[in-house]
Amino acid sequence: MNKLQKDFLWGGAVAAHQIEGAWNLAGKGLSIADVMTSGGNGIPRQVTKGVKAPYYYPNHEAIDFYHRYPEDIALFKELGLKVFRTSIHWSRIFPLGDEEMPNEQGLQYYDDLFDRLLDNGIEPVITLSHFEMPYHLAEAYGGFRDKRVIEFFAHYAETVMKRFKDKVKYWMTFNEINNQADGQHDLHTWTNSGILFEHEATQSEKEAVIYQASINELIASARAVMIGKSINPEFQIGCMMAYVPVYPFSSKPEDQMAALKVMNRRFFYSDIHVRGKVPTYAVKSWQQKGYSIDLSDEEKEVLQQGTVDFIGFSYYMSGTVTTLEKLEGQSITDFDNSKMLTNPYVSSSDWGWQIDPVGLRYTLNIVYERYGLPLFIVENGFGAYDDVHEEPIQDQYRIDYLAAHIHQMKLAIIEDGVDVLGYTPWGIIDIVSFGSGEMDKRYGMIYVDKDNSGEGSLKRRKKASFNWYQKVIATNGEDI
Ligand code: P53
Repeated sequence: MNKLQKDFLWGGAVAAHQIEGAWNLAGKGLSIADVMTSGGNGIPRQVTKGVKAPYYYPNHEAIDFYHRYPEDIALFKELGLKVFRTSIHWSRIFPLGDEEMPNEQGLQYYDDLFDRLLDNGIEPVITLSHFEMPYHLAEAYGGFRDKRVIEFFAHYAETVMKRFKDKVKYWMTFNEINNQADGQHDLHTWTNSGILFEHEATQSEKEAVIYQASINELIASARAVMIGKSINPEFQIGCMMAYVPVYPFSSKPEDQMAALKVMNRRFFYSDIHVRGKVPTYAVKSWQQKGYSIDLSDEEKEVLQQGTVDFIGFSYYMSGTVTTLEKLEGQSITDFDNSKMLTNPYVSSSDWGWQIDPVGLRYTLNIVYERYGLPLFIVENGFGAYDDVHEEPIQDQYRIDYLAAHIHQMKLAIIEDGVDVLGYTPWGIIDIVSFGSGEMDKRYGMIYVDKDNSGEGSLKRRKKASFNWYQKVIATNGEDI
């Protein structure tokens, strides 16, 4: 075989809060995404206590996909997408998060959306929670600090999996569940487990909280897998990881150990999702640091029972770690308790993300070797400033980025034998950036006329990458 399999899942990916808008319509409750202000390139977003008058909240309208999806799905069909990855906005279904009864209007919206996709030959791939926890659960319970939130999530998962059991086959539980491992969160940034660090003063206090919340979230994920399988045994339920391979800066053995450590911090999550138990390196480190993590025997059993069918992951960039304190001509920054520096062998985007297509092939190999499960690249993309003056918009840099990554993915599949289900580039249509809240950090192959301050007609326009990706899909990845 020197070609991709015929049923390779070419698609596009987004998340509900970054596209839908309609933040307070049809019974939807506030979510943690609705209280995030806009930041900028290098300027962090802020989290406010509820929605406050002078602030601009870019997710409130986003790109108004809520009302415009028929037009957008027509474009996705023209592109030839086989799958479309989005999320269900949890607070559309349970406005507060702890109710017994779901909001029927929210369920109806996703019924209509999924029908429209399926009628156009596009299969929905659904994330249950993509940084969209109901705000009330974060505010009143402290998110996944509180074990009661496990049950609220399980009830939500059961509700939507029952409702959409004949419309959705591919599910993922928590988006980038491991992106909270880095301990870089501050007062102004939610973790994906719905936590703000308002009381923890030290790094180790934060770390202990993050590990407990992560364990609770992993239990919630395992519960969702078990519930899903009992609703429809045909479901394919995956985890969703952010994989950022971290290389040792030199061949110094200590650099290699530093890379192993920083990688394990992130692998911790998929190790549990896939193997159903807490890895020894984590148990040991908790003991040494004196963290007491609450995990009962019954919960351990749930982790064992609720292991995933596949691994969905995002891939944008790689990182490099060193044990050196200083290096001529390099700024060394602290990240993940490690010393990170700029890899001299790769280039960077305008937001400083290091572009490394070979790192994708490397990641596919090490993850497949570690777990032996099918992999699904559910995010990969290039955030860039677009120049809108030509028709179609010329975004060759985005084509170059995506083509180089698809090429490396093909090598991993064809030469290395890695099992990859599909590829859904991130932000198939321009969306609100998660990290910065900007519109101008654009990922789309479809342009949306809206700027960082919220001005614009919301009109859609094709970019050159649209025509390019259409051809990639039509040739099943032969012509990139
Ligand atoms: P934005 C950091 C590193 C890698 C992926 O990110 C990340 C982040 C968070 O900023 O998040 C994922 O919009 C996430 C998406 C997000 C996308 O990457 O900051 O799953 O929601 O939009 C791109 O450029």
